Amino acid sequence: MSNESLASLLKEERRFAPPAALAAEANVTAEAYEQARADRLGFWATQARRLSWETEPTQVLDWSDPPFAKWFADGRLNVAYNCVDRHVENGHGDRVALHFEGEPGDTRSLTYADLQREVSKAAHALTELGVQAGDRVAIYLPMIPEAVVSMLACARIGAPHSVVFGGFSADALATRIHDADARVVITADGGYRRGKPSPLKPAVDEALTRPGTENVRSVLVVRRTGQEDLAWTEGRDVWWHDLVDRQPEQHTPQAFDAEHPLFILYTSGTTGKPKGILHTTGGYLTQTSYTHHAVFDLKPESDVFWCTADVGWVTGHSYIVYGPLSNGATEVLYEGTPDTPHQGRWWEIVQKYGVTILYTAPTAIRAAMKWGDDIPAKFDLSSLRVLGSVGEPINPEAWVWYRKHIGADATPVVDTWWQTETGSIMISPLPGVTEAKPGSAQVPLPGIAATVVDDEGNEVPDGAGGYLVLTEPWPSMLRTIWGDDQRYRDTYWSRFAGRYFAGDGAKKDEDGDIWLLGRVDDVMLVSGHNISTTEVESALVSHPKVAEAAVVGAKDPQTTQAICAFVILRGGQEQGADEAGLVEELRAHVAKQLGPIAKPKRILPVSELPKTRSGKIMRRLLRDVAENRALGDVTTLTDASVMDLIQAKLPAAP
Ligand code: 6R9
Repeated sequence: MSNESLASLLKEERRFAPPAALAAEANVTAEAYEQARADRLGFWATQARRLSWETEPTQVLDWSDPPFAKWFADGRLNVAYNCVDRHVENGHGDRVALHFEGEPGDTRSLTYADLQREVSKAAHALTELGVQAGDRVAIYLPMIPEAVVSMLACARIGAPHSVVFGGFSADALATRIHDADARVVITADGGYRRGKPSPLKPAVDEALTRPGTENVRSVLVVRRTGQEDLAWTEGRDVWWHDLVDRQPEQHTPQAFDAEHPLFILYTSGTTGKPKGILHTTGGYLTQTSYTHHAVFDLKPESDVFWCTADVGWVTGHSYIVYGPLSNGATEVLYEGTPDTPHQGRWWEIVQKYGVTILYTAPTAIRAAMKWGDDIPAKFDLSSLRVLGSVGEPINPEAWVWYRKHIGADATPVVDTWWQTETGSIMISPLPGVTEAKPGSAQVPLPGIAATVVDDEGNEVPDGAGGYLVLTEPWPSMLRTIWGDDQRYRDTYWSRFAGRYFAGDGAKKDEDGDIWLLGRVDDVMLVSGHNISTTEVESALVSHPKVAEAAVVGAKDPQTTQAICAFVILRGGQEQGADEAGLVEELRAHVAKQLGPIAKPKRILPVSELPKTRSGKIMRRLLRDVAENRALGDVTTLTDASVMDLIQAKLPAAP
C-alpha cells in the first residue's frame, strides 16, 4: 500500500438518538466506559463474575510473553455448565432455549432442561467413542439443534470442536480435519436448503479418503433428511439415534482451566492455507457473555433473540451458542435460506416467535431491499426492539432501510465490528447510550482499546484514515493459530509493534468515531489516491435504483488502478432497457457523492455477486474478472455458478 492514507470521502450527517424508554432500562449505561477507563483489568475481572467458576480466578491478564495472552489463568470452569446446567439450577429449566424452525416447516422447542439432557447424552456418547479432553472433534452439520448440542457436548468434556460450514466441499473439510487432526466427525445425512434435501455425509466419506485424515475413527451421523442409499462404513459410522439416545441423561461436568482450548475455527483468508484460529474458555466466555448482554441489551426473561448466522461462522459460535446461552436467552434457530419458500420467510419467523432482537448481516439486508419494501410490510414486526449488523461495513442506505422497514423507524441499529480472531464484538454502539450514525461501528466497547494508525503506526487525527489496530489485549482474543505460533506473530503482531493489526482500513470522523472501510487488500490505488471500496459501494447503494454494489480496482495503465463496479439493481428495475443511460447516471451520482476521483471507470449491472457463506463479497474474484484472468480459489464461495453469470455479462476484453 502506498504512503498516502486512505482518502475519506463519504459524508453522512444523519443521527439517531437511542429511544428514551430503552435508554432508561438499558443493561449498560455510559458509566461502563468510565469504569473500564479507570481500571480496565478490574472491569474485566468484574465481567468474569457473570460466569460460574468452580475455582474463581485471582489473576486477570498475564501478558508476560506477548503476543501470547492468558486470561483468568488460575480460574477453572466448565463452559457447558455455564451455558446450560446453571440456568436449570437457578429455576429456569422450563424456559425455552431454542425455538428450532426447519426449512420445510418442522419445528422443535428445547427448554434449558431439555438441552441439559441432550448435551449430557451427547457428552456420554462422545466419551463412549473414546473422545478425551483435548481431542479435536470436527462438526459438519446443518443448522439443526444437534449442531448446538454437539458443540456444547464437546465443551462439556473439554474436547475442542472445529465446526466446518455445511456448504464447504469435501476438500475444504479434509484440509480442516487434517490440520486440526480431528478424531471424530459429527455430521448428518443432509440438511434442507432451498426447498430440497442437500446431502452432507457423502462429502465426509470423500474427505476421509484424503491423506491426513486417517486419525478419524468415528463418524457420528444425525438423521435429518432420511435420505436412502447412504453409503455406510461399518465400524466407523454410527447413527446419532443409536448411540446418543441410549445414554444416561445425567452427566457431571468437570471443570477445566480457563486457558483450556474451546474451539478451533478456520478463517478462509483470501490467500494461503486457512488459519485455525484457537479460542480458549474463561476469557472467551466472559467477553461473549458480556458483549451479548451489553450490545443487544438482552433481558433473558422477556426477549426472543435471533442471530441468523450459520454456526459454521464465528458469529454463530459467539452469538447463537456461547453468548446467548451463557446469558440464559431464548432464541430462534433457523435451518434454511431467507427466500424459501417465499421472500418473507424471515419476517414470518419474527412474527411467529415474537423476535425482539435480530442480528444479521448487510448482505441479507441488501437482499431484502432488493426484493422490495412491500414484503416485510406484510408481517407484524412490532416485537423488534434492537437490530444488529455484522460481517461487512453496512452501507448507510442499507442501515437506514433496515431501521425504517424492519425496525418501524424506531429501533436502534447496532453495527458490530469484530472478527473470528477477536472472538466477540469489539467496536459497536450501545443501544441505550450511543447516538447512532448509519454506516459506522463508532466506539470500542467498554474495556476495549482500538484506534486508527497511519503507515508508520502513528495514531491519525480525527477526520483522517488509515489502519484499524487494537492496542490492548482483550479476554476473547485468539490465543494463536493452531500449530503455528510464528504465523500468529507474523500475521497480527508484526505490522505495528505491540499492537494487533486487524487487516481492515478505517477512518476516524470529526468526533473520533470509527468507520470501517473494508479489508486493506481491497483498497484501491487510483492516480496516487487510496480509495476505499466500501465508500464507493455505499455511494452506489445510495442511488435509488441500486440494491447492492461490489467495487474493485483493476489494473490500469494510466491511473495504476481503475475503479470497476458490479451492481445489482433494486426489485422492479428493468435491466437492459437503457443500460448505457443508467450506467452514466450512476457514474455521475458517485462523482457527486464522493468527488470525481472516485467515479468508476466501468459499471456492470449483474444479477448476483460472488459471496462467501457468511455473506462477504469476494472482491478478489471480481478483480480476476475485471482483469481478464483465470479465477483464483473458489472453494469458499456459496455458489460457484455466479461467476459464470458474471463472466457471461462481461463485454470482450477492452
Ligand atoms: C464477525 C466476522 C471479519 C472481517 C473484519 C471486517 C469484516 C465484520 C464488520 C466488518 C465492517 C462491521 N467485518 N464486521 N466490517 N463493519 N460491522 O465477520 O468475522 O468472518 O472473521 O470476518 O469482516 O473486514 O475484519 P470474520
